[in-house]
Amino acid sequence: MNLPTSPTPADSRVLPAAHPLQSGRTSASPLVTTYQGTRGPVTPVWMMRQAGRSLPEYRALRVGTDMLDACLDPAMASEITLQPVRRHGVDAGIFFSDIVVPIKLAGVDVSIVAGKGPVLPHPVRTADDVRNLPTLDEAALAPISEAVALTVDALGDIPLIGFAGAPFTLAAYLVEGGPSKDHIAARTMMHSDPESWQALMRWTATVTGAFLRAQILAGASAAQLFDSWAGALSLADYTAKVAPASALALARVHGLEYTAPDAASRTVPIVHFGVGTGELLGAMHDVGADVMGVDYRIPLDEASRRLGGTVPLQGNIDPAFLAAPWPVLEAHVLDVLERGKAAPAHVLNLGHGVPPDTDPAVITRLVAFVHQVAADAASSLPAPTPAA
Ligand code: 1CP
Repeated sequence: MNLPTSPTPADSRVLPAAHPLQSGRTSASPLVTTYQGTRGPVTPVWMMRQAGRSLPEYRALRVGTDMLDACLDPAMASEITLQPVRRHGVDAGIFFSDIVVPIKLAGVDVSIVAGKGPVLPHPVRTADDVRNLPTLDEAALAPISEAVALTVDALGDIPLIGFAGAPFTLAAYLVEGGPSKDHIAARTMMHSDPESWQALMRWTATVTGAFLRAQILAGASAAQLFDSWAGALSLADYTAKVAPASALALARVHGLEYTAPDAASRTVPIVHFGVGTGELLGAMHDVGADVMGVDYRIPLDEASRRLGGTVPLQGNIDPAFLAAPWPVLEAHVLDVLERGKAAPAHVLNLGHGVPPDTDPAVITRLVAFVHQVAADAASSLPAPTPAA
């Protein structure tokens, strides 16, 4: 596959002066400095899928509102994003939306069915289906920019993470027509009709790159690309048939500059995450990521080794432990923190999303525990030698 990876020429490379990274509101936050590779006194923590299903205040707010309508209502999306930050004291908000939102805004018929996930009544299966995909008018992203701006105002010095689905994971839904186990139809198209596959990858990269860029320009301080289902691919297929499209999507947000508090010029940190992608870590890093999210299937010290020991990591508590007795969870968290020391810097997270039936009190306790471990470690350091 031969896709350009350079940004659109019209794209500005410098963040606006009022952006929280540029104005200094979030550039010294534990999350951002850790993503930039500096290990601070605190291990920052947030949870994938922290917003939403596990929170009673989310379920109450959503009564009578369709999932995608909630995503496109700026006040509601903003409020849902803030709920876990208030309740749990996490170090970041993750924007409440869904990976299929830009597809919907492009005009594709997609809905989110409760308890199931994204469903498309007209799957994209043929060359004509791919050719007929509508063009995204970036003006349609206005509700997203508005929701992000509202959220960032309310968050103050706590950073907001923007996110998008990677081209392969989006294609898995477009071609299958809904959630699937092995993404067979998508992988069949990849091999049987490479031209349509490439066109589909280009289309998904374009819509999802625009979605991510809109969130960053409206005030998000980091970007996370979810290639949740890339673990279904061999390294060879990922590298040849998927990675160039992920690089194309990330090119829209890559190299967006701000001036850090130490006067250095830095760029908006980009995190890349997939499930079961232990074999793909290096290739996924190479598409333009600064930080790698690791699922729970390989320990962080091994992930760091595979990445040459130079890449900040995010992860990787096994969500199954959230329902285990506290001492079992606590021991697992300490193990994850210890193994995370193999990387240059570490943001604590789960190895996948918060399960819907998780007791929210466990998440709150876990966040406090991680912060406390850091505080205890700092207070047990030897006192500085007084100046002679
Ligand atoms: O009715 C509901 O409450 C729907 C449940 C739900 C929620 C709360 C869905 C349907 N999406 C979301 C929000 C969402 N989706 C967020 C923001 C909330 C947060 O993280 O705190 C994010 C980041 C996503 C991203 C997303 N959607 C991914 C990538 C992350 C991952 O979990 O791997 C994927 C694969 C989706 C598709 C999707 N949307 C919804 C579901 C249940 C699914 C997965 C379906 C499947 O198993 O294939």
